[in-house]
Amino acid sequence: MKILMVSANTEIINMPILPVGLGWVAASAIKTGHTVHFVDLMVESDPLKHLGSVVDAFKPDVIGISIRNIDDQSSRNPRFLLENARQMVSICKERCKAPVVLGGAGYSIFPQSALVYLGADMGIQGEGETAFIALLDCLATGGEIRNVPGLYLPDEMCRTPRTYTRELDALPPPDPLLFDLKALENPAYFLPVQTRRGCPLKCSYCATAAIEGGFIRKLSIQNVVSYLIRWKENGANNVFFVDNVFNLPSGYAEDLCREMIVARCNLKWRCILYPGNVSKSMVRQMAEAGCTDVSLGFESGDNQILHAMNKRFNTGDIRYTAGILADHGIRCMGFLLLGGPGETRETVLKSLAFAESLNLDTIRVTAGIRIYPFTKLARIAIQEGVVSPSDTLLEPRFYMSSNLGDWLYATLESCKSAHSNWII
Ligand code: B12
Repeated sequence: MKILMVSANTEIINMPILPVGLGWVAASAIKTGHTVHFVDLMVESDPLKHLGSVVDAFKPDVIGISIRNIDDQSSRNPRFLLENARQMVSICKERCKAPVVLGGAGYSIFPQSALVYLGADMGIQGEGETAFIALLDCLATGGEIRNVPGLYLPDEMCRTPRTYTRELDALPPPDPLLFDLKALENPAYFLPVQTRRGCPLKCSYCATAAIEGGFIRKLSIQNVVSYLIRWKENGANNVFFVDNVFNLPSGYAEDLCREMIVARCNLKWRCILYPGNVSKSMVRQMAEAGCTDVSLGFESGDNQILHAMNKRFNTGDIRYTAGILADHGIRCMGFLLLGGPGETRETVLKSLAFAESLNLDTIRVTAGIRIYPFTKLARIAIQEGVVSPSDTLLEPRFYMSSNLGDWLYATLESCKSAHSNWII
């Protein structure tokens, strides 16, 4: 079949993104004999017009659209980001009869409500490699699509539970030539590389389980290194390890760094580090393997708030981790997430003072926590009447501890003027 695969993301908030996740799904479709036309709307000057002309020219049998972002997670001036995607779906539907199938990280958090909002025909929650191919099979042979794992239809709940690929090495990796490689010449771009899927940590506000599941699956280190070398040969010099937690399991992270050193990958890279259980030997290997920057999501400087967020580290661990990163010349951006359950003026001030005392390269502060379905935070928000149980939460809703809002925003304004390296 002729499959049009579209990455709908055109946002450059933070950095532009190469849609490698969609590339993994495309690689599986190509391997099973389908003809794929791959479109990254990020690199198009007029995305909607481009999409229309591709649909007209390619005449697809099925259209897969990747939905990465729902909103920008900003409680003060939230931007809802699905309007463009809704127009993309409608362009596809006006111009051809091909079923429009949604997938992607943002979509997976809201598989029913995003499907209805965007007006597509169906969607697949979670990783697409196996389920999308099963769906194409059904569509080609007239099989029952409701048996496809993780498939959602607009008017009924998912009938067959989603599945998780255990053997990630069995999946074909995307060919770099699928992408517009000129994009990588822009220093703002980082090649997203995912080495593991799933996160068991259960932070109170986090939606990762809906996207990737709660248990870790790993690519073999040998495959990751060959993949990195392949991309390096195609112009990727800057890598972003997009694993939710780079240092989980820590043995895997150390082995990966060691192999990158042995294979002389010679890449500059960054990752997201969990402040618990970070050792000097791991940070030494990271620096030697080319790590230049780390995002350290410690979120609070108060141990009780950390506990309420289900964090498995304390302020001592954060300080220790920040120290060894600095000792090894790795730049560190720390993250604070303020205003959650139990937050008071005292805990906010404590967190701000703590963040300042770490002397990090950058601090990014978020005030108000985006509420995602099926999280501990959502349960608390419902109990406290912050959101109604029937709210799909697709349109962004935020938790802000009572009586904190205006004072918190004002406090952060003054913090911002006092610290040029704080992003607020
Ligand atoms: C790493 C990361 C970042 C990095 C990205 C670095 C880079 N160069 O790529 C940084 C820190 C820069 C970042 C920024 C932002 N991010 Co971010 N990010 C992530 C994270 C942790 C991983 C994303 C990733 O690369 N996954 C790996 C790839 C390989 O997987 P994938 O793309 O999801 O694809 C798989 C499936 O989704 C599926 N699939 C994908 N497409 C399709 C299509 C079809 C048809 C099918 C069937 C399946 C399918 O199959 C793929 C293969 O398994 C996710 C959380 C998560 N666990 O997903 C958040 C996440 C995507 N980010 C999010 C947000 C909000 C943002 C920002 C808007 C935050 C901000 N205000 O700055 C920006 C937006 C950036 C942009 N320009 O678009 C949200 C999106 C939800 C929402 N509320 O909108 C997420 C889900 C985090 C969360 N809150 O839970 N992010």
